[in-house]
Amino acid sequence: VVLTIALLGAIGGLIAWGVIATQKCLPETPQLRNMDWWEHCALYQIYPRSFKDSDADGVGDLEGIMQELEHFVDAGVDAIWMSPIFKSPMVDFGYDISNFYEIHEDYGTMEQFDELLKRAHELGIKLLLDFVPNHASNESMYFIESEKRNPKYEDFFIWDDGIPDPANPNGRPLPPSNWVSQFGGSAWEWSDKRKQYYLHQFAIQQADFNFRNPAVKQEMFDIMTFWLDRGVDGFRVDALPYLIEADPADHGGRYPDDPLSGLAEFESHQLGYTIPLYTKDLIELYDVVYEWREFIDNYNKEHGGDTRVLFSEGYANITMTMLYYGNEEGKIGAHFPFNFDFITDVSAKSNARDFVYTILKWLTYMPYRAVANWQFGNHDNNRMPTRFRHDMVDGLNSLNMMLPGTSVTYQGEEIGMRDGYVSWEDTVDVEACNRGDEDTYHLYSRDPARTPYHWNDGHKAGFTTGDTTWLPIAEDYQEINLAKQKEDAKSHYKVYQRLTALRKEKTLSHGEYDIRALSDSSFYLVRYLSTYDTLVLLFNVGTTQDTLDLNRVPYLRRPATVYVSSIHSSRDIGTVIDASELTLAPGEALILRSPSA
Ligand code: FRU
Ligand code: BDF
Ligand code: MG
Ligand code: MG
Ligand code: CA
Repeated sequence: VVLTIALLGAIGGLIAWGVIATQKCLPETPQLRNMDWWEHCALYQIYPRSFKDSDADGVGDLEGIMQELEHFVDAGVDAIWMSPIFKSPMVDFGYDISNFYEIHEDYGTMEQFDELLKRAHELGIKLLLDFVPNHASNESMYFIESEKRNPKYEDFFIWDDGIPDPANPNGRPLPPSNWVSQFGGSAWEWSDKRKQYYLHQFAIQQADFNFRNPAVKQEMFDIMTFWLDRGVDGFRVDALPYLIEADPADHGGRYPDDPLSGLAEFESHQLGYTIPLYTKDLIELYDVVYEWREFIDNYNKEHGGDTRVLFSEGYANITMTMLYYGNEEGKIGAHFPFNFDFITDVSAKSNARDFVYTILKWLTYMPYRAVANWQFGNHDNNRMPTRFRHDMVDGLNSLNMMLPGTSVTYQGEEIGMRDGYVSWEDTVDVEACNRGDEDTYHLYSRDPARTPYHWNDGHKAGFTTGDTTWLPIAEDYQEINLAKQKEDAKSHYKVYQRLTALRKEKTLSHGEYDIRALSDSSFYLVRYLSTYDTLVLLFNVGTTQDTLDLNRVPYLRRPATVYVSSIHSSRDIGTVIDASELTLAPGEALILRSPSA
C-alpha cells in the first residue's frame, strides 16, 4: 500500500497521461484525471528580506508578508516558497542557520509564523519552507558542541587532522585536500579549539554536516517533522549536489584531491581551479533524497490532508538532475527537481532554436509520468529581464505559464523587475565579498537580484517606512512598480494575471504540447486537448522583426483571437488573426486561442 501511494504521489502529468481515456469517435470530451495541487500550480519564490518590511528596520519580515498576502490572490499565485526564515548570523542571509527550529528575530516570531501559515491557508495558498540540510552555521549548537567534542555531536560535521606540513612538522598541518569552496578559498577551515580542519563547501561559517552519521540523518527528519507538524506544505531543499563528499575509507584513508581543471585563469584558491569529482553529484546523496521522499510520503499517509512535497535544488547536468526525480530501479525522490535550464542554458544571445532545444531537453530526459517545472530566476542569479532583454518579459512569463507542469516565479518577475545597481560599498553578499574585489565583485554578486520589491513609487518603493534598507532600492522603481502596473492599461502585471487565469484551463493542465522553431528568431508552442480550445504561443526572441507563416503551426485554426500579447505589441486582446502571414516585432509574444482542432 505504501508503495502504491508513493507511486501515485510521484507520478504526474506527462501530458498524454492527463487524459485517462478518449472516446473512439471524436469530438467527445475526454475524461481527465484529477491533478494534485503541486502538479500544475503557479509557484512563487519570496525572498523574505526584500519582500515587505513592517517595522521600519529596513529588513523584510513575516508581518510584511502577512500584510501583502492578498497580492498572491490578486496575481493568481497558488503556492509560495520562502527563502530561509530561521535563526541565523546572516553571513549568507539565512542559508547559515544557527537554529533550525526558531524564527530569526528580524523576521518575527513563531506566533507570527503560525499566523502567516494560517492566513495563507485561509486564502487557499500553500506555503513551503526552505530546508537547508547540507550545512549549519558555526554558531549553531551542533557546531559548538562538535568543536568541543561533545560525544553526541562529535561526528556531526566533516572533521580531519589534515596533512603534516613537511616544511613545518610541528606547526599547523596542511588542509586535507585541494577542495575549493563555492564562495572561493579552501573548503577546509582550521579549528584552533579542536585542532582539526572542518569542511565547508560554502562560506567558512557554513560547516558541512556529516551525512554518513545516522544521528545527522535523524536530526533532519526531526527538523522536517517539526515544521510539517506546524502545517507547512513542504520544502524547497537547498544545495543538494554538495550533500555528500568522497569517503576517505575509499581512498586509502585520506580525502582525495579533486582533479585540476587545467584552466590557466584560475589560481588554486578559486572556484574553477578543480573539477568537483569528489565534492559534487556523488551518487550516495540520492539515497538520502529517496529516504526523505519515503519519509514525507509516510507523513502524508499518516496525517492525511493535502499532499506535502519536496522540491529539490541543485545545479547539475541533465542526467544527475533527473536522478532527483528517482532512478530506474523504482526509487522515488523529489516531487520535482527545480529546472534551471532557462537560467543556465539560454540568455539574451540565444535564438529560437536554442529555446526549443532547451525546453525539449528537459521534457526528453524527464522520467515517464514525472512533472516538469520552469523558472527564469531566483535569489542566486541576475533577474530575468536583465539576463534576457526588457522586451522579452511578457513572452518569457507566457512561456513559463504555458509549458506543461508547474511554473515558478521569482519575486518581482510578475512586474518585470530588473537587477538593481549595488555599489561595492553597499555590497553585502558573501559570495561577492569573498570571490571578488572592487573591480570584479559584479561578476559574482547576487545582491542585484535581491534588492527590495517595488510596491509603488513612494518612499523606498513602499517597501519600508524606515530611512534605510538592507540593500538599496533599485533606481527604476518609479517606472517599474506594482501600483503603477495595476493602473496602467497594459502592464507586465496585467499580462501575468491573464496568464495565471489561463492556467486554469484544461488545455494547459492536461493538454499535449508541440513546440518548434519557425526561424532563428521565432518559435511556436502549441497546447491542445480534444474538444477544448487550442492555445498557441508565438514568440520572437530575436532583435529584428520576423514574419511567420501560420500555416506551419499545427492545430492552429484560423481565425484565432489574441488572448494576451506583450505590452509593446500592436495587437490588443481580442484582435482577430485570420491571415496566414503574421509579423512579430522584436521580443513580441502573442497567445492565440482557437477552437479545438
Ligand atoms: C543555492 C543556495 C544559495 C546559498 C547556498 C548555500 O541556491 O541556496 O543561495 O548561498 O545555496 O545554502
Ligand atoms: C553553486 C551555487 C551557485 C549559486 C550560488 C550558490 O555554485 O549554487 O550556482 O549561484 O552562488 O552556489
Ligand atoms: Mg522588518
Ligand atoms: Mg525588525
Ligand atoms: Ca556536504
